[in-house]
Amino acid sequence: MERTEVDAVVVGAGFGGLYMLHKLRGLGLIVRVFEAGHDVGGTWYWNRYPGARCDVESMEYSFSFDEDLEQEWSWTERYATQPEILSYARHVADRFDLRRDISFSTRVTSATFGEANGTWLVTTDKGEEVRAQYCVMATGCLSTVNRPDIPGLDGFAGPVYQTGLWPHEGVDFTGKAVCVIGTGSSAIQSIPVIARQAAQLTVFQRTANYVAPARNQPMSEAYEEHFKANYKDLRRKQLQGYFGALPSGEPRMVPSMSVGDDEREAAYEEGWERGGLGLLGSFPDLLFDRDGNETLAEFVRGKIRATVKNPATAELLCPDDHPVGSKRMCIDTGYFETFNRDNVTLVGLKAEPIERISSEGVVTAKQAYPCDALVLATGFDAMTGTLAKIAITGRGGRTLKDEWADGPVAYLGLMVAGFPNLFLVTGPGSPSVLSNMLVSIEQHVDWIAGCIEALRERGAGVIEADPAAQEDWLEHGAAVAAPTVYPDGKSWYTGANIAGKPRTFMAYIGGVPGYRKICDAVTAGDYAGFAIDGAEAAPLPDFMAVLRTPQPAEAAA
Ligand code: N01
Repeated sequence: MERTEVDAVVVGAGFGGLYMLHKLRGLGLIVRVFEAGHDVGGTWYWNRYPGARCDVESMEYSFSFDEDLEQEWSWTERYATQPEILSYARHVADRFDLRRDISFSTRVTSATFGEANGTWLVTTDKGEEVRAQYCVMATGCLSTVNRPDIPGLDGFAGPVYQTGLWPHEGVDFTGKAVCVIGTGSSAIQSIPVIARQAAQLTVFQRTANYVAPARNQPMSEAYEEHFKANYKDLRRKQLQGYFGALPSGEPRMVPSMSVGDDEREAAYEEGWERGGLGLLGSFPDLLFDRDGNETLAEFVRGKIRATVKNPATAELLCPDDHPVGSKRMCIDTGYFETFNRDNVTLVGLKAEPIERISSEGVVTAKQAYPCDALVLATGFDAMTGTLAKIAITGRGGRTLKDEWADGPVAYLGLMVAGFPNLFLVTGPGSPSVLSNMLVSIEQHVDWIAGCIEALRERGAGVIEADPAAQEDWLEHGAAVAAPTVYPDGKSWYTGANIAGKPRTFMAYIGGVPGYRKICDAVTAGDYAGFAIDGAEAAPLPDFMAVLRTPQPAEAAA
């Protein structure tokens, strides 16, 4: 029989939930995990759209916590496909015997903190009630899809597919007329694949995106061997990378506008040829210096114009209303080339907005586009959407939804004041989506497990974020984000993609190494900014000063 009294409940069995379960078991805790899907994998379980793959290199997008796991798993391509990443998640679950503590096809509906006994009561849509001392939300950052509010959508006669909820049996578009709405990462990966299959494809673009080539390729034996022989060192270097990834090539460590046009162009050309998101790291200031950023923007536009044969289509595909990186940069395999195909049409929604969906297709201000199938590549209610669907109630009957009414707040992105013993894995206010997610997941899970272990060692029952510390963290995050280009884009990073969602920059942009230093300083300062069993929280470190302190390795270099 399933246990209804446990030490910890973990919500979600993606990479965060799997590793959390493994770590807490290692501490001797009894754990129950609830997962809405029928299997493990989280985002990689749901996002099965054609062409789905990771845009972090596969050798880096993997767990580092177990050397045998590192050595025994082999990736077949530079960027792993969704099925391969899902197989990896399944392998992790089996290898560490995790499934026996996971209840699949079970959605957590509420979590309520009991002030009298200091425990969480968690309920599910299966009618279960489980009590736990700790509750960990490993619910993912991009796990609630954004179904656009377009009039008539429910009356479309054909099938409507959402990239983030793709049918498990796959979809055959052969001979069909297909309309795709959206041109973010998911669309950019799926459009070339759908175009090869469909009879006719019409793409509806609201905002053009900056896209760099992935240059995906089969994994070479030598590359894999090099990684496996040097994993320890490479993982250490990963943690020194701003985004928790190894630098690609040899980035020039000078400001972008301090070099001549030819040298700058050469740097971008090298990044373009190497492929991947590293293009954005060609110079260290591209996310800060708007003039420098514009030179990269123009470089990408030049590549689009050189690739797309129809000049009007090329212009439409050229982003011109936001800096590079302020919306998530995308990487592709043949995206722009796809618009040279006879069976592909691009519709710019700025000139002809969608008015409605009829039973036959998409109707814009200018004309009707009939189709047999509709694909919504319209993204997610990011960072907060999934937590908002769970009725989470903390001290004094305060709900998380109300606490976050003006935008999410969480001290270090790990805990919310007023919600004791409730932990967030890669929550708002942490590097999360601005980093290699596996690196950030491992850090948060290790921190949460270390915190629980410390509480147990000192015989303490309850830890909670101090409201003043949370406020300071919010201010620090805003101060770090202000000089960057990030707030300039109308993106899901800021909640701008969801009508009525408060606009705040939801991730921490101080970089992975700086954020880790701050977390380490907080831990070393006796969990500074956290109140333990009602005692006053230890004083905060100066976040900005810690952020700017060189790491020992940097200092020695
Ligand atoms: O979603 P998005 P996504 N009418 O929000 C448009 C990660 N990811 O699923 O930009 C018309 O980026 C919207 O237009 P606009 C990655 O972090 C990773 O593609 O708001 N259009 C936009 O074009 C990524 O950033 C990987 O003007 C509408 C698109 O839909 C994140 O997931 C792969 C609309 C949504 O783009 C989300 O990517 C895939 C409407 N009503 C995803 N509503 C890899 O690792 C929205 N749009 C490779």
